[in-house]
Amino acid sequence: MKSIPVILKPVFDQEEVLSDLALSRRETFRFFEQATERVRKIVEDVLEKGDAAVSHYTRQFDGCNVTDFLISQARLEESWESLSSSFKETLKVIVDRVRRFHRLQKTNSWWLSEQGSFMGEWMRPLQSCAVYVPGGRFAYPSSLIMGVVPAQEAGVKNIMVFTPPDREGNVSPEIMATCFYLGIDNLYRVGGAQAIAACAFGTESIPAVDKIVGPGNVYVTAAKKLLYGVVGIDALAGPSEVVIVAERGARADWIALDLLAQAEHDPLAKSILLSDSEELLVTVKKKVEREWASNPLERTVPIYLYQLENLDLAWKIVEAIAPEHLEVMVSRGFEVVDKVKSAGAIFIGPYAPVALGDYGYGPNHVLPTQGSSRFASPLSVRDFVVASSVVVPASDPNINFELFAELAAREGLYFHQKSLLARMNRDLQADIRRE
Ligand code: HSO
Ligand code: ZN
Repeated sequence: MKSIPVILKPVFDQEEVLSDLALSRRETFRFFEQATERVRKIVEDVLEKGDAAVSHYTRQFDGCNVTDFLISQARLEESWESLSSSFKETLKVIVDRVRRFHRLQKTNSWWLSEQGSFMGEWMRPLQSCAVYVPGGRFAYPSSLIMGVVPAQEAGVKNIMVFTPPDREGNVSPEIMATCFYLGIDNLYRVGGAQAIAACAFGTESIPAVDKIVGPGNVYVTAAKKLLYGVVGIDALAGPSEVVIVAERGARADWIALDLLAQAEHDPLAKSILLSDSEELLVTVKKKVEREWASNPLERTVPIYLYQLENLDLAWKIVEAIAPEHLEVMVSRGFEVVDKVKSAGAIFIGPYAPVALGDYGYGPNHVLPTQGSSRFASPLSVRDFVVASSVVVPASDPNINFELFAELAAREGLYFHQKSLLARMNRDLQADIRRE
């Protein structure tokens, strides 16, 4: 019988958990560093040889010969038409829900006025972006929706989608159909580091974009890290993780499934349960083992069940992990907002499995992983907007240019002072001579 490693043990502090899970800044650095060395050559080749290099690496990594990367609009439409009407309806409902959530994220330009002068921030959508959609074992139409909808809501005009082809050079029909429904007409069958390099630099047939978003495998992520600065990127996605905090009486069967759902994502995924109830932990362990034995998956990822003295320690551990997903199955779960400062997405109550967020209940499922929720947020409309600061002093202003010139003087920058004082019809040279 298949078995899954389920580690059930008492822990007394957060450090113990971090070292168990090998979750440290050091680990994160090493994870990206090794992959970065390997993708450097791919990125350089694409920069130098353009389409030819993209074809070469597509042959090497995806195992197919592709020279025309753009998928025709007719193919996208055909895929949409071949979907059942009930699945079409499902996609429509999900896209609407995600759209409604993201529409509220819009940030407006603002202006501050002061004696006839004004200044502020002028917000505009990016001109173009690429949404990367992972392929391989799982092609995720849900991730396509999560990348495209916020870009559309921000008002980005040129949205391109990149996804790896299979061995026959095909892209999943669901991805093509969803592109059609979303009104995307630039779907490129290119994946991996070569896709990231291609849309960072541009090739003969792939346009360069302003920003690349969306999760990918470690090579995609390493390429994004390497190319950040040449092109904008959203974040560096690592393996998916969930932390569940549950108290006695929580639904062990549902918790077991939520832990397993995370584990099926990735060989490096992390599923962690924190509880002060031994009874709950033991039941969850049994349920996880039973579910695992009867499922079609082969891969095993350890599931960690930690027994704690009290839930105060749970919140400390959550804070130390800064998880991508946090499920809270305790009474007065909403109080978590005071207790936890970093978590990508928080799911409160028994009816909030992570999978509900994954599949379009509303929020984005592209989330900060590997502790990066300390400084990063879920993918949102804000990722597709840039601000320009604007100042418009009135022509006859009450501006005390001398004040600003004084700081320029301290910095020893002659023409900065002169540029400011000239606005008051004063000449710096004359001032210096007078002194
Ligand atoms: N849980 C993943 C997203 C996903 N799950 C896509 C299923 N499909 C990262 O948040
Ligand atoms: Zn998921």
